[in-house]
Amino acid sequence: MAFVLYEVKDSVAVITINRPEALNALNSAVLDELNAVIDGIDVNVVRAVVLTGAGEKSFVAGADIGEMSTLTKAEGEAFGKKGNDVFRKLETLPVPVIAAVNGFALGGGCEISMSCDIRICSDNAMFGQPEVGLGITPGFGGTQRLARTVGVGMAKQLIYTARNIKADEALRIGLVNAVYPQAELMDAAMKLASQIAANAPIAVRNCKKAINDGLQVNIDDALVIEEKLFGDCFESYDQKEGMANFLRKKDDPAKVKQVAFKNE
Ligand code: CO8
Repeated sequence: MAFVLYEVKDSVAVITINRPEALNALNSAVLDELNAVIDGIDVNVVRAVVLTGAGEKSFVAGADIGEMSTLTKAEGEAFGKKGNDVFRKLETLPVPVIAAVNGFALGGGCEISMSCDIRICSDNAMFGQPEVGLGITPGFGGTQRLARTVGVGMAKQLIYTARNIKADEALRIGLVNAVYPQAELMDAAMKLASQIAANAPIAVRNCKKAINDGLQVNIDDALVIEEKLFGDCFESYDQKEGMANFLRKKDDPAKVKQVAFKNE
């Protein structure tokens, strides 16, 4: 692939958007490749994904402004749908996705990071939704996910003013979970991914679905979603072995060890 790199190490996959000459801006070709890479993830092998951008300057500097500049209303809507479909696929992937934001995360870059489960960033990161300064709205989920991530008032302020924010402010408003020196970001992302990957995959997958699906409905329906996904874990090897491992310590504390979960 020309614009998206994909590698799997142990059970952690790394997706790198690789168009550094344009600060990893998302054109149609990048979106198509990203879509194909996400489709190709083997969730029986991969237990966590890290998404990042090539180079030291930018995660993703937005949708490609050159490509968008001549679109008609209908083409604009179609381009918005193209991005939304890919980002939604990432958001609903059955394994957690960590955005390792290594620089600019503007417009579509901020939006794709918000379709990931967890965002961490480097100290040179910059986030923002600059679209109204370009005469458009955030169109890859920003009007919806920013409000759900940092609250309605802060999302409206950031979107209406088109003001970019640095890493420390992103941390303060809860847009990212942690900030690292740039040289340490990928190690931190891989460590976090490995911690997730060591846990029971069916349980992690069901947690993601319960949180995501539950947030879209009222609390009574959300708790039913939780109950079903909780029940779904039982009778699995991972549930039986995970609990048996804990109970073995009653006989002999030395017997308790890290469970080798099997995803079954
Ligand atoms: N699109 C296309 N090319 C870009 C983009 C972009 N978003 N961002 C940077 N580039 C290109 C530049 O054109 C430049 O190319 P070249 O070397 O050929 O001139 C190269 O990347 C390097 O960029 P700069 O020289 O500008 O680098 P600077 O360090 O001076 O500035 C900035 C970095 C501040 C990030 C600056 O490049 C910038 O402001 N970029 C645009 C950021 C932006 O506004 N992003 C939001 C775009 S809109 C969007 O994402 C909407 C998403 C929803 C779409 C819905 C569709 C309907």
